[in-house]
Amino acid sequence: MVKVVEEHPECAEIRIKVAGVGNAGGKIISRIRSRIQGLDTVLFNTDALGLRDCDADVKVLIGEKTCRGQGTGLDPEKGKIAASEDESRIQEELRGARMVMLIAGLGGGTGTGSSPVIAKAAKELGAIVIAFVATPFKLEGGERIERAQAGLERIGHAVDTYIHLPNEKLHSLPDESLTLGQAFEKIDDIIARTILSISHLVTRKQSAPAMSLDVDFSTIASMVQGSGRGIVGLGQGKGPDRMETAVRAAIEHPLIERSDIMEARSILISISGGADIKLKEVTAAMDIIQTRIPCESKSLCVMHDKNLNDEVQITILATGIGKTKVEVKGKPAPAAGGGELPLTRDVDARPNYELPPALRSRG
Ligand SMILES: Nc1nc2c(ncn2[C@@H]2O[C@H](COP(=O)(O)OP(=O)(O)OP(=O)(O)O)[C@@H](O)[C@H]2O)c(=O)[nH]1
Ligand SMILES: [Mg+2]
Repeated sequence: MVKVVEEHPECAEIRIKVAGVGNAGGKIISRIRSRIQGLDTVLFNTDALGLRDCDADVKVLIGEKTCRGQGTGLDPEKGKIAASEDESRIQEELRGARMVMLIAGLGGGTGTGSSPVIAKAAKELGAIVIAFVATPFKLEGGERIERAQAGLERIGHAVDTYIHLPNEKLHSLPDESLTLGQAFEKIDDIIARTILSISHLVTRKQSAPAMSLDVDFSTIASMVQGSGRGIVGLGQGKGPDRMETAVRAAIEHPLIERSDIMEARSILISISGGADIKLKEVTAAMDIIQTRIPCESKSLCVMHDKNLNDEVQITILATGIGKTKVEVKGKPAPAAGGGELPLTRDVDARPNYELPPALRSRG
């Protein structure tokens, strides 16, 4: 007889920690903290004043010997040394997390230099690491942009999946009256909603999804492990065509390139709305996605959110952009029940098992 017991390892809490690095990482976490309640937040910075002005569960001043609490002076090498100096402290704060979400702005010294070291420290602990990295506006100058570009490459090698959020793209938002703060909120929104979609699914902290078609920690793990570049599209809709509006807005999100999403190897579609979401609407949304994003592996999750009246929100996380075969680097996170996840997987060979027949790819 199969006994489902509360204390089965599968029911044990899967912890996600959200780590902000440098000033931008700290500011973003401070702003989204109320939205990601229940997840542990930790900040790492070389700048004591920057830490003082931000909110998180834990704040860690790194590299005191190298930076004396005054920042790196735009030197990524110092950021790297600072994080290496305090690697054991960093690991102490990240221990126990099955997934670490890193947030940083690139182009300065701390976010750029410390993030790859922090990512490596998290991976050594067996965590899956997803990074959200913002890069500078053109107006911030060529040197910053070059530093950010070099940092992006290093982070790309150190994490499982990275989501690049170019600040410069905020210029392409249709609303020209946006203040800088409001523009930054658009990026905060992408980060918060992606973290929430993943955490709802894997930690089940808030509630079980209304419809999650076999999407669990292993599904998310295989989507993001060693997947390189990822992108996120957000959309929302109200009224009779709300789902269609939301899904089109997510795919055509101004902060992403359409050609990029076409290259995705896996996508996670997360739909939130009131209890009135209809199966027909979900099917219509999946049909649009099916024709617009021709990737093999699609996972869907529908969440009920009592705060959404008549409105639906869609978050699409696309991973493995431009990848054919995914190589999983570093130590894999232990799978629930003690098993290990495979070290390599052929994405193309994966079955479309997450979807019920009605929603599977046609043709
Ligand atoms: N999206 C977003 N980007 C930001 C924000 N604040 C700063 N940035 C970007 O992040 C880049 C890095 O800046 P900081 O985070 O201040 O730099 P740091 O990592 O603290 O590095 P140092 O101070 O040089 O040690 C900047 O060039 C900005 O483009 C923010 O609130 N949101
Ligand atoms: Mg700083």
